[in-house]
Amino acid sequence: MKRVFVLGVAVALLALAAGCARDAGGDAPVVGFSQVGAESEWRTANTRSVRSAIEEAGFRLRFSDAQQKQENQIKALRSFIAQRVDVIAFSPVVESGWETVLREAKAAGIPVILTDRSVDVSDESLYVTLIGSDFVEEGRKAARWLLEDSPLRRGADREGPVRIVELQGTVGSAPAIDRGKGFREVLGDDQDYRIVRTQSGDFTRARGKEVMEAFLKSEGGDNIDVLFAHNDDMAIGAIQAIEESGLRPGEDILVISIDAVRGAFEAMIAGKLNVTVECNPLLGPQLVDAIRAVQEGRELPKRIVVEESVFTREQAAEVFPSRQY
Ligand code: GYE
Repeated sequence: MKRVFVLGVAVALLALAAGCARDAGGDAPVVGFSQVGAESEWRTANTRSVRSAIEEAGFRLRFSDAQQKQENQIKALRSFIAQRVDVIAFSPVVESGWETVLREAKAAGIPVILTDRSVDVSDESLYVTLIGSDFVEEGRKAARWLLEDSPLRRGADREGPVRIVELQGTVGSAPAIDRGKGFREVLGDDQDYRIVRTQSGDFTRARGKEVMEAFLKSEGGDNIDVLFAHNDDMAIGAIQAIEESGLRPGEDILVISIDAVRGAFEAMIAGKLNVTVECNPLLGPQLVDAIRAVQEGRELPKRIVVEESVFTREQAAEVFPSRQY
């Protein structure tokens, strides 16, 4: 009798446990996340943050890497729609060309949350919210450092205009468009600061190095005063190109970049990068909050901005140990 009772309790407990597990799985929202790729340190930190926040929240994640190609992202979104996921989140590689697929998601009743990068659509109801940085402001901060705080600031003793080369991010991407815009806005029509060359390095180290080599060749290293790179990875690639050409990055050519990843701190500590503007990739927790809000039918602002700062060579060693990415 006793044995039967114990067995009965055990079976009941097992059934309960199985039921709980099934419930957690069954009720937990399924999130389809389409990532841009793995082009930079920023991106890998962003992927880690999204994956771990979603896992910790107990949601089920369908993750897809687009390898920097819009067509892959569109395919991923269509497959999420076909699978009837509860929420779609994605970081759009470029700004334009999303209307059709976003309309398909809307027709299927699947809410879409944008992370990191924006889209250019006429109908704002095609997405719930955009969680990400103010890229125009990042570009402004980069230019403000040059004009106000750098060795080539306004009023500094020098001959002729300051000649700037620019390594842009992925063509057509929100950060490339907006960082370029913010930077130019602050330079204004000041003829003492001239962007003499601009080209995309696709946010990667390898392309950053190649394009910088081309700049050095066409302009001549002595005619370049400043490099503005739209991200740290391209700056790090370019730093190598500058060194290989026999010049000192950070001294002969000032180097300004954006992101503030660990590699940038190492380059600043080595004196080769002058300044990096912070762009925070740790968006996972805010994404989880937004998913919860959507699930509970709560209203969200159309734009959720991330607070960020600027770090110089002088601060690098002190700040480095506390960096999380
Ligand atoms: O700056 C760059 C990455 O979209 C903010 O993409 C992001 C940018 C980031 O590849 O490193």
